[in-house]
Amino acid sequence: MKNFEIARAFEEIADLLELKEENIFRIRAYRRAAQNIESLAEDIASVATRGALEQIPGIGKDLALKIQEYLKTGRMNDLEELRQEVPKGVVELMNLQSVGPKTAKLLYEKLQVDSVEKLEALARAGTLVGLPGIREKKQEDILRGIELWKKGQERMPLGKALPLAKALVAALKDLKEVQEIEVAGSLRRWKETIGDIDILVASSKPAKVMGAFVNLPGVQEVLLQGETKSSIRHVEGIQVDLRVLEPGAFGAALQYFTGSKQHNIRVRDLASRKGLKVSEYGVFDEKTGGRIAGETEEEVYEAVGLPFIPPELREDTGEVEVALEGKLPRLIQLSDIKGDLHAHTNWSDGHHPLEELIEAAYRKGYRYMIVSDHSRSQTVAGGLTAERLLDQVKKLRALQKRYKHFRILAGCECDTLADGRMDFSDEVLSQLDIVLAAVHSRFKQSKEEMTRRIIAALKNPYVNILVHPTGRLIGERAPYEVDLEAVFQVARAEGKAVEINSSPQRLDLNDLHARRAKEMGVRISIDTDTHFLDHLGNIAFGVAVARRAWIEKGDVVNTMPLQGLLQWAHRGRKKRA
Ligand code: DGT
Ligand code: CA
Ligand code: CA
Repeated sequence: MKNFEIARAFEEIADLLELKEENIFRIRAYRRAAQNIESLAEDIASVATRGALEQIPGIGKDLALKIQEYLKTGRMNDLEELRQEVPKGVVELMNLQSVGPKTAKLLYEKLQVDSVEKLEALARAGTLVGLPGIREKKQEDILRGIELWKKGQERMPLGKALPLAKALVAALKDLKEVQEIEVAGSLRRWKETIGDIDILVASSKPAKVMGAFVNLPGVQEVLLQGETKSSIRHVEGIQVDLRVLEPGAFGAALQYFTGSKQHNIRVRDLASRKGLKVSEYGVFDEKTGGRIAGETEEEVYEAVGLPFIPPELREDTGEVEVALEGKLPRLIQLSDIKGDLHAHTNWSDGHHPLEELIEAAYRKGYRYMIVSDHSRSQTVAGGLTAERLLDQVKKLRALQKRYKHFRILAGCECDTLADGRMDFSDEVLSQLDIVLAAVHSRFKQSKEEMTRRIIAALKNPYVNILVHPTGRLIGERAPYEVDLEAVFQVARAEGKAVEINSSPQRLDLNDLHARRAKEMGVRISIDTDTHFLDHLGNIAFGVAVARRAWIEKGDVVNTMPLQGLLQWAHRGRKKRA
């Protein structure tokens, strides 16, 4: 599949245009196209053959031609020309937090900085200070950005690794030699970043499977090709390990290679107390050497005296103890989600008309769907004025007439201003069904200021959900400083929810924070922050974070039926009105 390559080419064009300070809408169009191509389930070549490229959201005539050019020739002329103009390393600089196109250009022109390494050396030596617009503080920010970037390079975000792993599995699973195939490792546990991808296959003809694996498209280098294990380096920048096992031991192997290592150590301890030995080949009686389990994971856990422990919990953070007491949480499931409470339309920075968003949510089987565009202060994201917002509410109410047993919720992702006031008056907010509070500016406030600001928002009687509570972007932007304990306390006291934002770039709250929120009795909302219709599917990432956080259905507001949800949302309003 050329999907990834083409998406990457469009991303690169967008980066290069950004360096040249070209039209922002053109740049966004490329990024949008890249995202949509990346999340496409179908091979883009077959979309092209069907003549349906322009049906991909964000792909017009011009981009469709570029895709065809790439499919035919393996290159894009426009991209090649842009590459001539700017060195590759300069583009890379823009991936750093606090280095935008202006700074990257400046650094290149004044100091010939064309790599992150060079920039790091200069920043460490203090040489950046004195360039136009660069003071001590900015230099420190750049160094911090470099640290964050380095960490991001080592591990791949889940949102990128998962579709890649799925594509690899899809390419192997139809081989007649493959009896079973599963993804294991950190990916099966849904960790937010992935060190390498682990794939397991059950087969009695390992050599054939290995041969197919090392010859998959996208293999950059074969690191190891053996009888039972092979490893490759993928062009996307991650190692992939494939292990082939005999079918009778597949469950034991799946248990072993799902990890985590710490969890496995605990399982082995329990086993040895029973005179058993656990390995990737099965559970064995230490005395007789006879195998007593191995075909399924359930069987392995049962043999050592445990109920099945879901992969998301296998981190040795208490799950083994709780399992022994028979008190494992009944984790929330994807099918428990009854609607999405955070989504954008093209009224602000979303891509689709609101009618299409609503129809897509309805078809997904949801019982309700919010429209929550940005508020007026978010000018870069096309934030709505109060007037436009109320106009939108009217349109939603009219659109509602087309749907039965499905509710369109009027909402807003309302900015929390620097001093803690909301971007809209209570009077405007009172027209909405659900109000989200967000921080989108002044990220660098002190911890005290930021905490006060967010608490003030939570105390507004019309605010229901604090969205992306820490503002982090994985590998790109560190969370802002905020006292989450204090925030959670107020959220609990006020009966407000905090969000697990399912966007793979955010996953905010993360698993640890979400677990803490749950422990403190704070309600959770799991939402997608959809900007493109495809993003509705990201809800799986949010549910996975929730599961890693030990969260159950009853903790999550958008598992409630509509009436319950609205009662919860409007309780605070009546009390104070
Ligand atoms: P990653 O790749 O860093 O995101 O994390 P994992 O958990 O996927 O780790 P990885 O790929 O090194 O190994 C996959 C699983 O295999 C790991 O979760 C547990 C198991 N495993 C690997 N090496 C050992 C080991 O030396 N002892 C035990 N008990 N298990 C191991
Ligand atoms: Ca791994
Ligand atoms: Ca591995």
